[in-house]
Amino acid sequence: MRLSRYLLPTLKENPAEAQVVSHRLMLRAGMIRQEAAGIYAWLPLGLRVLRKIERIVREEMDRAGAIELLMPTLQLADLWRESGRYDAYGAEMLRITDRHKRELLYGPTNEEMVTEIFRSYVSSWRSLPLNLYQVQWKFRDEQRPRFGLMRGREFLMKDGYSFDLDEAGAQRSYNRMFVAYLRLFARMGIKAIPMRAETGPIGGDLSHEFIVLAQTGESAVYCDGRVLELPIPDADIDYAGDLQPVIDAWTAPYAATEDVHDTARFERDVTPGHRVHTRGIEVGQIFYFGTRYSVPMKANVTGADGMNVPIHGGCYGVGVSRLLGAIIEASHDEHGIVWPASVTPFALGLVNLKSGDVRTDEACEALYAQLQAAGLDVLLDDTDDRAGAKFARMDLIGLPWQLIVGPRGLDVGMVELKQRSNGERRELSIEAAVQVLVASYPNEKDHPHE
Ligand code: 5CA
Repeated sequence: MRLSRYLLPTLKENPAEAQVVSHRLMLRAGMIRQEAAGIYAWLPLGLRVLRKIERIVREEMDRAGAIELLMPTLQLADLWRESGRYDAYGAEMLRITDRHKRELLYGPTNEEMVTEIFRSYVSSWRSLPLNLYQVQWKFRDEQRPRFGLMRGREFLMKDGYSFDLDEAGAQRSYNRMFVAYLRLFARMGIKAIPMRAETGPIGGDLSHEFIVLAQTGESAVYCDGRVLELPIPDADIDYAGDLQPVIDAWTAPYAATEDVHDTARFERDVTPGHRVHTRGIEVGQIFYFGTRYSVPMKANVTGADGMNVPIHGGCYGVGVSRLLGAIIEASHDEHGIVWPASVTPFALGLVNLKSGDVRTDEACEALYAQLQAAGLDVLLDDTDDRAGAKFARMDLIGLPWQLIVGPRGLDVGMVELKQRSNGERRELSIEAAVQVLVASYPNEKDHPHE
């Protein structure tokens, strides 16, 4: 992408309305724009990161055996009357009436609709287990939308739903999602700790929230610090096998949100040196709710014994848009964002220090073509801005690498390669710089950008 042809409205000043660093940086880096309280437009740079996050979520869900579908954002009120949640949900639900005076709502979550789809097509234990997920916009008319994407009113969620014949099967489905969540957050470069949690309006009796520790988080959390050192399961983990040992290892150290915190247990089980009491950002939550929806909505299957029984369900949410905020909270410095390579909007910024100078332009064009041919997404700064402004902008938007090309270096056949995470700058030959860049993105060839 040529910056001169792009839309990247960066801001020099800190916007007054943003209270947390991730919100400030997203506005300053020209990633999002507020259109109404808690409702944002995705500018091109922000959308690229959102798509990268979605891709990781999809890959890990698919690997764990979940199947993607897509449900509408608008739902009939009558569907929610079946589960009894239409009135119970309260003011957070955005209720809409169409021209035929039909009552609709903008979905805050989808248990009812996915249960309705399931019961329409599945009637035998042979079709189970089944896990259906989508990545779809949700609306919750939050009392206090704040911190940008962290607590929006319209936000993007991955929501998945499992269907099993009995509680033991549902526990296995829950375990598969637990492991998939460990992997997908780790791939985004963040540490999300599974913590025991309340089930709230979703209902049910077993739940974990996946929490990224951060002072600016909305939830108070308590955990044994050693949970941060546990190994993430490999990509080739056998999802059909017994995952209970992994779950046991991850749930053995104390980790709980404020709502279910047990001070006596915390003090008994965690030695003082390992006690962590801080705040955190909830980037995902998983629930086992048994027959909470299948009984009122009559989602039954016939078991191997011929008996007709309500299915046991669970649901699994990831805050896809919230993750942008969480990743930035965990990865930034005084100059701006520091994107982990897996979610960066571009692989590198190619900085032309003297746009208009024939030789520098030619060298940049050649590099631009060569790096793109190698599968890397390049943002070429071909604007007329001063060098200082170009550097500051690149630091602000946080691409992992900056490849800086100027006439003086070219005199001796050299370019400069800067690594954003540690600020390290190296003078390299053009070939050596290309090699470093290509080697740092080993998977790009398999995953051409959308
Ligand atoms: N039905 C279940 C999961 S399928 C559910 O709705 N779970 S939830 O309420 O916990 O939401 C799932 C995830 O969405 C949360 O973990 C959080 O990361 C994200 N989320 C929830 N509310 C908001 C919001 N107002 N703004 C941004 N993200 C949100």
